[in-house]
Amino acid sequence: MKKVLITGILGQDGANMAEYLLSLNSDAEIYGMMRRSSNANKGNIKIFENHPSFNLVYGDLTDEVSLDKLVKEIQPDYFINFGANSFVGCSWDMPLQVFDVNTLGVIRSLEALRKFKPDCRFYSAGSSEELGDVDYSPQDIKHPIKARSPYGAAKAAARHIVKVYRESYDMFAIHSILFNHEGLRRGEEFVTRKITKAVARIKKALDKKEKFEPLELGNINSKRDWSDSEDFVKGVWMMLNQEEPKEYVLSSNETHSIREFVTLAFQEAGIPGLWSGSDMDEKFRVFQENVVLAEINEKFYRPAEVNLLYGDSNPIREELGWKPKISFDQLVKRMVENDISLSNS
Ligand code: NDP
Ligand code: GDR
Repeated sequence: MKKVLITGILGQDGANMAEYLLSLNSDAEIYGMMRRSSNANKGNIKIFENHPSFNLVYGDLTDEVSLDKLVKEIQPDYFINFGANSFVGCSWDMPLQVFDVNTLGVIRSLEALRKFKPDCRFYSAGSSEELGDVDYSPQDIKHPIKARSPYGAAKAAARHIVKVYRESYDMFAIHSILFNHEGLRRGEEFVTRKITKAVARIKKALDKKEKFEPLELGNINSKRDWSDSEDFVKGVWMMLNQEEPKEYVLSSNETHSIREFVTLAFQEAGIPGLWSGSDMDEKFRVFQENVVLAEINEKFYRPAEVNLLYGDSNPIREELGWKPKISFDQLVKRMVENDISLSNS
């Protein structure tokens, strides 16, 4: 029986990974690590929390005692580290906490494995945010690290330390570059979910002919390479099960602006609109009507922005046969439909 320890289980990727592994009907035993909080949101794991092969365990990436104890007791065959402070926007407000969780947390995990289960396969989620003000497009695994946020810098440091442990202790340890990935379990502060939640709220108000507040956004010109997390967890599992610990990029190989996401999301909800105006005065209005659906608020701008992310995941497609199933349009559609149905329930 294979044992899989997943950190960040209450988050998007941790829950998607656990659900995927449980769906394989293998004899794997899944251990999902959550940190203690006074009011934990278990919404993402609701549908499999009571599965006989799923175990919820306490631990914290800032607490090496908890990681040592889990690794020593569980003796995992795979350790998948999806736990992190994952919100780039707040990383300027708490850079030390971000490094503690996202970098030192990786070292603590690697140390626990080195001491108590050195043959365990380790995966830690790296980020396209490490690439920052990019030199070229599309970006591949060889792209230089040029982080523009404390979050990106913390992930970049984690990337180096994973390499050091892999090479120094002959561990199967990888930290691959993941471009943005979203979906039905996405946190509400990330721009895609913020948009689709607002679309659902505004649609409901328009249908009932009620007043509503427009969606407020920061920089709508930045471009991201968006995929669905459900496709990515399969790619991560493939990477963990290859012969050698090789690192790959996961991406859709497309790039779209926030502005495009907004336009498509409202269109999916049957509310076609148009952007007009410029800079801070730019607004998204209902087509041929003066009804403002979205506008700019300076407070959502970041101290430094990553303007363009556009990945090249051809190597993992060619070498491991990974292929995303959900396109950009399908991703927007399923997120909008999900939020509309949640707002009506
Ligand atoms: P989420 O924010 O949805 O999930 C992160 C999880 O980490 C949460 O469940 C959170 O717990 C947990 N966590 C936070 N701090 C700690 C801690 N100190 N100890 C243990 N757990 C902690 O992120 P995603 O699922 O979207 O991302 C998964 C990983 O992939 C992260 O490392 C992220 O940085 C990385 N990544 C994500 C990308 C994306 O587009 N989604 C792209 C590139 C990389 P709680 O629920 O209690 O808050
Ligand atoms: P990102 O995702 O920073 O790429 O990090 P996010 O959705 O937060 O931002 C994407 C882009 O949208 C712009 N933006 C806004 N962002 C938010 N959150 N809220 C707004 O109102 C808003 N308006 C405009 C941002 O400036 C940015 O350009 C995600 C996370 O999942 C990381 O953990 C992961 O490592 C990277 O993706 C790859």
